[in-house]
Amino acid sequence: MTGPIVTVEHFIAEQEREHPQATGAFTDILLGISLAAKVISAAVNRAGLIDVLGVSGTENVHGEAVQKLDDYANGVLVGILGRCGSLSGMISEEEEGFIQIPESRDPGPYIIAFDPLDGSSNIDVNISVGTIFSVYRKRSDGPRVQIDDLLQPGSEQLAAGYVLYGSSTMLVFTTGTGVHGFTLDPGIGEFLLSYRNMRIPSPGKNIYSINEAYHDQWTPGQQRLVERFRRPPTGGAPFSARYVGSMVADFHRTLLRGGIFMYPATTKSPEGKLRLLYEVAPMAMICEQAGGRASDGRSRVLDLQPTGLHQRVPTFIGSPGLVEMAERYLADD
Ligand code: AHM
Ligand code: MG
Repeated sequence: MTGPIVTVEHFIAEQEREHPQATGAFTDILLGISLAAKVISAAVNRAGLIDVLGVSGTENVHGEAVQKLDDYANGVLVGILGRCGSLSGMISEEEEGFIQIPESRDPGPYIIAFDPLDGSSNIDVNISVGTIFSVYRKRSDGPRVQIDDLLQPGSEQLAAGYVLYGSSTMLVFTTGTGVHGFTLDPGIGEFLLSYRNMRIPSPGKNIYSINEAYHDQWTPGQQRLVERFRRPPTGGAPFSARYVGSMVADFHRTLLRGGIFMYPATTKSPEGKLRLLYEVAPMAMICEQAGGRASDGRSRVLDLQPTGLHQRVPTFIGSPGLVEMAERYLADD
């Protein structure tokens, strides 16, 4: 490695000195995420070797089969973050209600929402999965978390990030002062700064990312949009299509290369599939912080007022010009 070695701990301390308003009190949350990410990463890497593969035999709150690693990742995050003195509540994709932590002491000033292991249906076939998280300030006074503390628009996020368990494990996050990426060095067990101030390429690569199997269930505007990517009107080269089926991996590629990632409404799922609070809003904050755009097809994701913990939202995220184009095509629907 050339250049200075900067661990995530060093970097957070450096950010605190430079932007005392931006970080500080949620440092222990980011360090908790970093520790949990290492523990989950080790389990993901051993998934083919130990008895963590396969379905646990239970269903989660959405009626989906729960992979054992989903359970494990959820337990690791709840266990580690539950000990962070600065949190008072948690929302997890794997838990129907929110978690009040703990009732015996003063509530911390922050709330966290997370998807412990997104894309978990890919685990059994050794494809990248990820953890997504989002941090808010607890708004209400008093010792207990109220539902309004949890249902805040994405624009109120103080920090957001993801961990990608891919060919290497990466932690990417923002605290509102740019997006920074850290790669886990497995030899020393540390996340080392590998991307400072990530910027999404604009215009970037002409890549669209969507599950095209749902084509016949899309709105006419959505169908015309993808047709536009496949057959540019000026006779130019068609866009490339890339779809991993793991949002963290698809988003990470989009952040580094540019393009657009979409999970639109379908006739069967009018709100799409992805969850606002712990999947789409955090990616939207990261995307905007990197100079990109995130939309539900009509408006800015970060302005949406959530109405439920597990609410879904149609998703269009990536290079700003392409997301604007998607909004223009969908306006005709
Ligand atoms: P999950 O939270 O149950 O893992 O579902 C979310 C995942 C995303 O990572 C991915 O973008 C999407 O599901 C893929 O869905 P589909 O198979 O319908 O294309
Ligand atoms: Mg998920």
